Amino acid sequence: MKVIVTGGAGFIGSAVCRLMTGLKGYEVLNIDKLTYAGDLRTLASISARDNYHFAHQDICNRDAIVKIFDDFQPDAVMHLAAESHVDRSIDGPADFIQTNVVGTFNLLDVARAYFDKLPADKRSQFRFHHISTDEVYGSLGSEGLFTEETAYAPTSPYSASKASSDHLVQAWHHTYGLPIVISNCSNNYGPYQFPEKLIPLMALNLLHGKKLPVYGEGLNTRDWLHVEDHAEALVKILTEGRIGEKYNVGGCNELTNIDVVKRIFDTVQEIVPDISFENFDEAVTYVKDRPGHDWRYAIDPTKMQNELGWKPKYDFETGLRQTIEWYVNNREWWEPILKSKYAGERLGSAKGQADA
Ligand code: NAD
Ligand code: TDX
Repeated sequence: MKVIVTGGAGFIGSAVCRLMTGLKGYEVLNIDKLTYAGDLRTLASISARDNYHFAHQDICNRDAIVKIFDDFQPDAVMHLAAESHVDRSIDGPADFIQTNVVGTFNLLDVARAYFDKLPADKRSQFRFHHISTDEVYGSLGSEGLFTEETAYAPTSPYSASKASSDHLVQAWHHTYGLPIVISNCSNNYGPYQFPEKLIPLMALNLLHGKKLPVYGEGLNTRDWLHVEDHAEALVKILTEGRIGEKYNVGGCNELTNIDVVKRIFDTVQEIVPDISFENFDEAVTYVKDRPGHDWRYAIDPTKMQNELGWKPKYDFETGLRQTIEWYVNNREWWEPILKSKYAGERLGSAKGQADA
């Protein structure tokens, strides 16, 4: 199966490329613009494989994307390219609209023209898999879970842009018959995550003797999914999911942020005993909340389990330890990022209002 993966140099896309190029019968073409979040070093272990190819390209560049489809002749597209960080969407939403909305439209339009010209046997195999987020459903209160039937109610510029892209993908299915499938997943964690996100930011702050900036009171809740479990779920959805359907992917690891940060502290302290802080309370600093901060996300993964027989393999404790050990042992990956791209400063505080 020849698969175009967009955003394959990012955190989740690179896990998908590493997994798929190791499976029999797959050939992968990664299309990535290499924004601040894209990093080809995440693909060093597979870059020499015969079944892996890379195109340095922006999904918004229609002519270039048409040529890539014509040359590669894909059987499927897995669309992960996006601006992905909520805090950055608060500071600068324009890039999110451009890539997540306009870029998805562009890819759909090219895929549709390509699909329409395919011979019948290839048309029946073709899939456009759009990778989205549980944030499209908005925020839960203290009860309940997101199911595939939950109404969309996005709240941040990021989640609104992802919800828009989901709607475009559904429209291309209903109007033009493009064979699509959509998956919406919860917060991912694991190796190679850009250090703007909660788990790597906190781990690297501890390794540098810097305090841990927890937004608000730290009681917002997220449902954590290991990136390798997510990559396996995505391959299953692509190959076994039903056309036109949505699948929610969650890790069944619902935790408050303060609980996650405490577990990061304990794990780092175990692995690197000489960190600068005597105890957790000394390490934490409660900072001004994220504007519009969603209270709680949690996924009901029943459909994935019953229909596709998928379950996450990692429990949070094992996954977090593996992740923190990876950051401790792979300084050469993140040190250049901290030097040249992002040094751990507060993002998304609606300028000038941060107290950290
Ligand atoms: P990421 O920010 O780590 O990577 C995004 C990748 O897309 C980067 O390699 C970047 O260079 C590339 N990219 C950005 N704009 C592009 C463009 N215009 N053209 C081509 N490439 C472009 O993101 P991630 O965390 O790996 O997320 C991947 C996908 O999964 C996104 O669609 C995101 O919305 C979704 N998602 C992420 C999470 C999570 O917890 N990280 C959870 C749910 C859904
Ligand atoms: O310094 C911080 N302090 C803090 O308290 C940071 C960076 C985050 N937080 C909180 C905000 C959130 O409640 O931690 C939680 C997780 O924050 P992020 O890592 O920024 O993730 P989130 O906003 O939940 O979004 C993530 O999951 C869904 C991904 O970035 C999205 O791409 C995905 O769609």
